[in-house]
Amino acid sequence: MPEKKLRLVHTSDTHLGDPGGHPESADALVSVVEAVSHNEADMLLIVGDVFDNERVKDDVLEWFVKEIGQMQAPAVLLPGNHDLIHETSVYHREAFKHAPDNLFVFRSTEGETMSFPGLGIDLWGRAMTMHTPQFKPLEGMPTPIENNWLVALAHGHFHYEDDRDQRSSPIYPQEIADVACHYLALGHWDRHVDVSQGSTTAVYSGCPLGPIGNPGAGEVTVVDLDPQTGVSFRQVTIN
Ligand SMILES: [Mn+2]
Repeated sequence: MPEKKLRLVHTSDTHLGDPGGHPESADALVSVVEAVSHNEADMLLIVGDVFDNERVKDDVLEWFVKEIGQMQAPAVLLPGNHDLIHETSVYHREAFKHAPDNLFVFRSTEGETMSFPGLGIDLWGRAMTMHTPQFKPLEGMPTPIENNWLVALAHGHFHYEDDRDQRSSPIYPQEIADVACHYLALGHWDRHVDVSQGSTTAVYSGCPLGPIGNPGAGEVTVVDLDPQTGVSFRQVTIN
């Protein structure tokens, strides 16, 4: 069993640099960063589509890394389909070459584990180069290391049992039930949805700007990892 009590703030789909959403998306990111200290969280997870597209200006990237650098807690970021990790990725630009020490970006397309020994947590994520039906966001997830929490990040589309469409970056119910992480932090949907299966807690945090068409209802997901009581989460209003 994991030994440490931890709190995470989980968000996704901030779409920074969106010509239609800026500066609202920037305001939302500021609120997310504030939510980390307000809720006394140990870590921030941003699960993909952090940036709206690859043409975002350098000053958007510089501003983002500066905001993250002002946080005390580590920020862990998984690229999504709007901010892919391929050759022309925003994550290869200058801003990320001198990123602050507390910013961690998943870059491996095979999946990689980031360990935070002082916190007793390991994070796993698989960065995508192409948003296709062949890309499986959960493929290759390891099992937890003894006494550590394992939290996985995945950016993709959850398929309900009766869903016959073939979408890109699919995540199936049985896959969620079969993985061994303690919490699966999902991104790609703009609304908060609990898609937990079996003993796996799996949650879309929703966009911090609120769902499209319902602006101002911004939220993040606050996740508590407790060795005594297990995993719980709740939506917390921001801005
Ligand atoms: Mn997406």
